[in-house]
Amino acid sequence: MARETELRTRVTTSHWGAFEVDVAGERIVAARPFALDPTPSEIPAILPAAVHHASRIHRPAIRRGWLQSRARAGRGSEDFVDLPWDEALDIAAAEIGRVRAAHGNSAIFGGSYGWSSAGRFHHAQSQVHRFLNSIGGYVASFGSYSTGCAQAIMPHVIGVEFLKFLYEHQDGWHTIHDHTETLVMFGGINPKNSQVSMGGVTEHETAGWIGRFVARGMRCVNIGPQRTDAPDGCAWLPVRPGSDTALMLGLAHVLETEGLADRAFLNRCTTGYERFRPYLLGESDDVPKSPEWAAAICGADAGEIRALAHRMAATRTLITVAWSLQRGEHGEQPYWMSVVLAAMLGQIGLPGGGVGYGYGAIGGVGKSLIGLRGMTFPQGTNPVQEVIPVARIGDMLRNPGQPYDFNGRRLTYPDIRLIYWAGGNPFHHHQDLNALHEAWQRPETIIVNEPWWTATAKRADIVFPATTPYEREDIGRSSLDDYLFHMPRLIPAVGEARDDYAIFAGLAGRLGARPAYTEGRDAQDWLHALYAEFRSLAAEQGVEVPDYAGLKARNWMRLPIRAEGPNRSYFAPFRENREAHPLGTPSGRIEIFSDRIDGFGYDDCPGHPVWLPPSEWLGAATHEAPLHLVSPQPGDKLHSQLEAALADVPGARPVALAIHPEDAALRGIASGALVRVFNPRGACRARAAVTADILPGVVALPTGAWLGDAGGNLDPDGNPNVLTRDLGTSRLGQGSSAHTTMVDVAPLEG
Ligand SMILES: Nc1nc2c(c(=O)[nH]1)N[C@H]1C(S)=C(S)[C@@H](COP(=O)(O)OP(=O)(O)OC[C@H]3O[C@@H](n4cnc5c(=O)[nH]c(N)nc54)[C@H](O)[C@@H]3O)O[C@H]1N2
Ligand SMILES: Nc1nc2c(c(=O)[nH]1)N[C@H]1C(S)=C(S)[C@@H](COP(=O)(O)OP(=O)(O)OC[C@H]3O[C@@H](n4cnc5c(=O)[nH]c(N)nc54)[C@H](O)[C@@H]3O)O[C@H]1N2
Ligand SMILES: [Mo]
Repeated sequence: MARETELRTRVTTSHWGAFEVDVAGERIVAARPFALDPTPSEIPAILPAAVHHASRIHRPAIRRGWLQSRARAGRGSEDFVDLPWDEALDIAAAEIGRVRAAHGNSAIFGGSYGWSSAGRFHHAQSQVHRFLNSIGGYVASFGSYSTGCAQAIMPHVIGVEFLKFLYEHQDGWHTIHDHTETLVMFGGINPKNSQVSMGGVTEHETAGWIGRFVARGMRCVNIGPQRTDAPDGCAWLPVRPGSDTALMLGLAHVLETEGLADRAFLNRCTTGYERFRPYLLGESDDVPKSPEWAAAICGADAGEIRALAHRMAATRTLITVAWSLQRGEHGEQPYWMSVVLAAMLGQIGLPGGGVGYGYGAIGGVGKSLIGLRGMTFPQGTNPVQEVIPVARIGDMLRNPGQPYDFNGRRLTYPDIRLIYWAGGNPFHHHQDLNALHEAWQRPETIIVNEPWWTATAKRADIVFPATTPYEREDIGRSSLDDYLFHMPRLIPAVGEARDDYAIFAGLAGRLGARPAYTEGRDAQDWLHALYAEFRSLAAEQGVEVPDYAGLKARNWMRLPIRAEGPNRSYFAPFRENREAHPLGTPSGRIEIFSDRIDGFGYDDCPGHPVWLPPSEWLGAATHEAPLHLVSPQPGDKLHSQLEAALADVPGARPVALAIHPEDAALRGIASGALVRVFNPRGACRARAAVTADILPGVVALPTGAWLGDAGGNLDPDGNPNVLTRDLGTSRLGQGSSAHTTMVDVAPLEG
């Protein structure tokens, strides 16, 4: 008995970083910050309540109507029948086999986007992809909701894969600290978002660095709709959402017309400026992109725009762009235009100058580390060719067999009969959830692995209960971090939950693919094999780590992989010798005009950056939808994770909606009042947080609330995706355009 209640304390890690966990018997009883983290995340505090929450899925479950007659009707409203594991796995395997035989593997959608949990082996997305590959493949997805649009446009402009540029070649914090004089942050740099990183950063540094920049006298300017997108000490230039390209053009116009553009750099390192210039000056369309023109669009003062341009030209300036700017209609344009603006300043390739992306989006961007390889669970190869841009899932389900454009190619949406989702919550993350709910009724079968009864699990036909990381052993390591973790199994599986690996091994066995999926290994074998590979690759780079047993005994260790001194940027060798180090673009230079993009013939993404008004923005406000809604990431959690327990905290739901005092007064809304946020696509509840830190005309409602059962009539907890638009950024990027949304707000009676 004494053993059962004995308190054990271990460290584990997560996407929000490392933390200490107390375990008593079979329960997690407390979670505390990791001692070496200077600014730890508060997210873990809710963990004990979440892991043991009543919303955990305890047994395999099959929706009643589907079980009885394969009925599609009832997804999201009908109850489930609990079944023993063997029976549920038999049924699921038979159904996967039926679809595969009748329609082929290209009728199975396994894009299965989502962050799931940290841990190198028990990574749900890798597991589901490997499983589906082992049985003949699946329709996959390209890119992420985070950066899908940037991933499409940026290789055309700077000739390198976007994420490679971002994680390996941007200036690090040290370089910025030592050299940058003006930091121009489109969309801010917010330590709130830097809490989180894929696999977790252990020492959260972003807030500390911005503090040092400010203390050193660096001018840091946050450009965007919310003052709170950057820490105190940064200046705020409020601009309307979706208008950044116009502002960048206004800045560029000053540089061009006042002789401040770096001609030598433009001539030597870029192509196409002479084709862009007539547009900038208005020679091609009679609209000079002057500061006055930009001011009318973005809402900033023309004098301020001019002054900023002067300062940018006179000082070492780094332009940073948040990922949010490309999560909006025509999101390609501010990304492309930020490169053009930086090229005109001529500082690309100089330390602390040029342009960079997502410094505040996730933790670890800006850390300079020696890269270590290894510990990736192999996913196998996918014989199915069809890949959709990740955020086009609704269109895919609505338009089987229909053509669509993506990045220069004309593609056809596959006809999906079966969806398998593991480790994501599309009824949190996708736009226009009422429309997705409709589209979701089309496939014959939907299978979901989930620890909790999320809105997605409730809309499945077959649900398998998955363990959380605290119920299984794993290894924690992020390429943006300098720590290594053995993640211990802290508690037994909750209910009858199984690891995704065990679930897929069970299905693979029934489908004759067990050897391909498991290679004869159990989870322990895989952990040892992945770690052994990592250990030997690390040794090759001179980094010694203990063997598996040694790491397990230590629980965690710091890796000696911090790069000393300033890092060298992707552009530095190119700047020094363009001929010897050309970029990977067709011209070998930065492409201000892209013949390739021009050749696609897209009116929503022509051959050079342009200002294209979004279909919803403050410049086209209507009586029905006068306010611009931005839906940023939540500060108190990761997306929709741990939401069930957070929602139990008295007063925590519905989610707070930031609204300006003028907009609140106009509607008779007091701070703390319940409101209805609505537009023709849907409506949700929220709690008003009246603040002058947001631009008048803009409201902000973070993502992450679980979609209520009633769907979009009036979503109770405040999921903004009942309001957002499901439209690709353009035919080029086809990314999510979540931030392009107009709404109205009204007090909620009763
Ligand atoms: N309006 C609006 N919408 C947005 C955004 C926005 O800015 N505005 N941002 C978008 C972005 S950038 C992103 S990344 C997405 C995020 O969207 P998602 O990644 O889908 O969100 P999560 O809540 O992290 O979903 C992960 C799910 O995996 C489950 N899970 C955790 N561990 C495991 C496991 O081991 N096994 C299994 N099977 N499941 C597990 C969790 O319970 C959770 O339900 O949202 C997007 N949606
Ligand atoms: N705590 C926490 N941190 C997270 C996450 C989380 O769920 N929780 N999710 C992580 C993930 S998956 C991602 S992809 C990143 C996302 O990182 P980002 O994309 O950078 O973050 P967002 O929160 O979507 O937006 C940041 C801010 O951009 C502003 N903004 C919106 N539209 C515009 C615009 O058109 N112009 C300008 N100038 N500003 C605009 C909004 O005011 C918003 O607060 O965050 C990561 N960090
Ligand atoms: Mo993301």
